[in-house]
Amino acid sequence: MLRLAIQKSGRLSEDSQNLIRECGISFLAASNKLKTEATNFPLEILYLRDDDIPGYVQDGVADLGIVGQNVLVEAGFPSLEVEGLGFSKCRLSLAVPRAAAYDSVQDLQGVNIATSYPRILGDYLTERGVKANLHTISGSVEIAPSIGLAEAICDIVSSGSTLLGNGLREVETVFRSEAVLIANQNLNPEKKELLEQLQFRMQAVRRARR
Ligand code: PRT
Ligand code: ZN
Repeated sequence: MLRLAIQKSGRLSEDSQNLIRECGISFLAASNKLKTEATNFPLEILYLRDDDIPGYVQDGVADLGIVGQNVLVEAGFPSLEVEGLGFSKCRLSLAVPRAAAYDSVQDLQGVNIATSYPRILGDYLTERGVKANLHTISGSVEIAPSIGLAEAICDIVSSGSTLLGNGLREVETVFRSEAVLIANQNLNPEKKELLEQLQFRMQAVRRARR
């Protein structure tokens, strides 16, 4: 039996559950239960916070997971990725107050930047020779400049309306993300075979959607 971890509630949960259902797999939705067994495929589904999914799969508590690439890479386990799933597309971007002068990433030298993604942002800045002061906060990153916590931010953007609403201007795309299927790297042969069956079905679903 394969164990798949998906987000309990949030931006990924509905699309994750829909994808599994469209694969012809029947199961109960997340309610107050944190796990459920599919009725017609050897699959157990765990409902978790998205941030916990990469670690659970890395440790083998779950065999598979569905999570945003942003969360996967920030957790430090990019090699768990099996394939992109084409939903929850977004980008991790740097933004500054609308009126602030900005020409290039070099302007961020020595600047305070608020973010929930210190690893991805740190790597991006280091590659470009920029040394900034990263302030890691777990939410409401967009208000950091207006309360004097930072001069710039780095956060997830999709439509851009949250940045606009907070008087911020997007200046660099740091990372592009979508939901990905991830797998533990030491699956036994039976589980590997089940993963292949699942991937085959997921690919068929995606082809049919196009
Ligand atoms: O509770 P749990 O920890 O499981 O969930 P969460 O609150 O950490 O994550 P959730 O559900 O908000 O997002 C899950 C994943 O969806 C993210 O990790 C991304 O991979 C993906 N995703 C896609 C997004 C967005 N789009 C998005 N727009 N995640 C967050 N946002 C936020 C962003 O942080 C910003 O505050 O939406 C706001 C910006 O949206 P726009 O449209 O105004 O630009
Ligand atoms: Zn989260």
